[in-house]
Amino acid sequence: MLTRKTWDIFCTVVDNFGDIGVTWRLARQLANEYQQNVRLWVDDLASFSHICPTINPQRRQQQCQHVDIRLWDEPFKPDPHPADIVIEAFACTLPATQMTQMQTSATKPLWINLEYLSAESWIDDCHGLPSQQQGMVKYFFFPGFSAKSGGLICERDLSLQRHAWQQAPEHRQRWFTEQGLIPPPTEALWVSIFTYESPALPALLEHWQTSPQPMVCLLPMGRAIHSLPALLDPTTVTPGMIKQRGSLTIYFLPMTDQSTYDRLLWSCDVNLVRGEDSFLRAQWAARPFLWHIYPQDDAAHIDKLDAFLQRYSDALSPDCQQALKQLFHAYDAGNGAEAITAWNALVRYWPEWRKHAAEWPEQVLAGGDLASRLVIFCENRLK
Ligand code: TRH
Repeated sequence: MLTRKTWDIFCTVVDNFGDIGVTWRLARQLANEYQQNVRLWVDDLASFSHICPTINPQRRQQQCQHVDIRLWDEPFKPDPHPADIVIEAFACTLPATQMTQMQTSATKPLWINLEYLSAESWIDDCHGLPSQQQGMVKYFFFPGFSAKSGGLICERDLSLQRHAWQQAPEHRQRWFTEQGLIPPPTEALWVSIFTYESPALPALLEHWQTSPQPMVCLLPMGRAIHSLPALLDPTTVTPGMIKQRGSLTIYFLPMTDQSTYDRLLWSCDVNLVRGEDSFLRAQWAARPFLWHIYPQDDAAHIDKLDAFLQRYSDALSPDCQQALKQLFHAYDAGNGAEAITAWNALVRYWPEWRKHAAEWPEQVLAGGDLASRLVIFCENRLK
């Protein structure tokens, strides 16, 4: 077990909430499950406060859930006490003054770049590799789905909590009353939607209006709402609004903190998610989900999407597998007609899809979660 070390985790908020979402989770886990001393340096506290409302964006330094949160701005003044371990998240460039402190410190910190999550197999060969940079060694830590990768972020007691939540159906109703919202009818199929803009979304919503089963769509405030101009003016949407069309009722929700969002995912029958962190949380909800992958200019995201689909759908029957791949690709490409065809096909495989989703988290976490692998990685190099 790693003795108590000090950690500096650096995060720049590129856009959206994924970068801070992942680093905040990791920082909390290291502090609370491994009793590590963690400082989290963030360059945008206002974005941070969207997913952690107890953060005060005006305060340069504050404690939150046993993590020391610091504003990272320029000119940057490193903490006078250099940390044992320095993590730069997603290749954010460390401040020059921080680099100088690391280079001149008597005991050089363990310097790690935490990469973006990928299911591609090439990461297995790169995970953990050292590289000489500016007179120091930097290690590359690759989160991933395989035993050889850096693993996936998942808190120790998450599956127990999720199980307890899903065992008691009254929880999903209570989630709404606790937010001051009207709970949707429980007999409907609940779908949460937190994706980027996609023309496939209005197509699916229109299709669900004629569904034989009542459908409930739960949309936290965010980019997906901009896909629905034909349905409503996005600028007029407020949390708590409800729209009904045929069999479909849409509930617009506030953004909440991460653990409240987790509980929304646990409450739904299907979750439409995106990026990196909500993508993983939907998997930990152990329910069917659709992933809207973060688009990259050179379409590099398509290889990432295929790599994930290959791993995820491997154990499914060929027809179910094909429909699942078609749905993810159609949503990504914004192809409404294809998304509807794939959805209709998948509905026929509902029990298989649901069973697979329930079994997947255990399978993929069998080799240990990311924090446990990271702690062992550091322990081995700090000996
Ligand atoms: O916000 P994202 O689109 O983030 C993306 C990706 O991480 C991508 O890889 C990265 O390059 C890009 O950002 C810059 O999607 P993601 O990763 O799902 O992050 C959303 C975070 O918001 C996640 O931590 C969950 C959190 N969240 C809440 O805390 N409360 C909420 O109500 C909702 C809807 C989300």
